[in-house]
Amino acid sequence: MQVEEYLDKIAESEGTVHLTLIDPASQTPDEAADIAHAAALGGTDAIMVGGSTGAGGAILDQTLLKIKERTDKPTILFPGSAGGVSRYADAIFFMSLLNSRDISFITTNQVMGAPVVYKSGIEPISMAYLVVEPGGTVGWVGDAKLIPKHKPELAVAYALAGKYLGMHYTYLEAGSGADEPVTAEMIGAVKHVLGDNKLIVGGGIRSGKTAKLCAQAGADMIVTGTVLEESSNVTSKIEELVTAIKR
Ligand code: 1GP
Repeated sequence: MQVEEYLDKIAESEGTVHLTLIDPASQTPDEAADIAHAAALGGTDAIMVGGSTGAGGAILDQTLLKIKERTDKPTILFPGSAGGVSRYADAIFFMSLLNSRDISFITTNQVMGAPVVYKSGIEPISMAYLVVEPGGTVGWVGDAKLIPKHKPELAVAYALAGKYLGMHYTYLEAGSGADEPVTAEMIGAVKHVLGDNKLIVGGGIRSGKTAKLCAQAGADMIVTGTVLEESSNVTSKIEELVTAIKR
């Protein structure tokens, strides 16, 4: 089964999908593999690998190879640029930062990376990537014209544009390490117009309670990264998150 089909089936039959984000720049490949293994034991559905800075090349390849030694969960690239492509992943979020002011994050990196994706045979999953206040590092690196936190109608407009351009997934990103995720009001408004298209929410989710609020508001998938880097017991933290979002 392809990764997109796998994720969609979970979203439709089990409730909200949990995605574990690992930034290859934040630890050694062996430590990344430990996190992925512990996350799989806790019930995560897939492992996203990527980051805004220093997450490409040999460290990315080694991180993926080590993760794949320790878990059968699908690995999905979450690239910060064309340098974030690796043939060792199962799939890639082939994404465009629609609210960037810099064309390189909207189309140029995609053009440079597309032939690499084609040759490697990894599965592209098309995604509109929208960065909302406060936006964190990705907001700065991606030169995003941040969507104001309390303007869900602007997020809706971008999400509709992505949907009409043919993107299957929409990602509402508050920025890694944000104090709190995007609002439930924004999640609900965006999901309402997306219909069957899938909505991913990430940035600032640290507890089962917060994850549940995002899921109940309409998130089809949630992403957590920082809380796992900070956690002394990744498996139990994932169990807390997964229990809160599954039916
Ligand atoms: C970042 O949305 C992801 O791109 C995850 O954010 O690190 O805050 O979990 P956190």
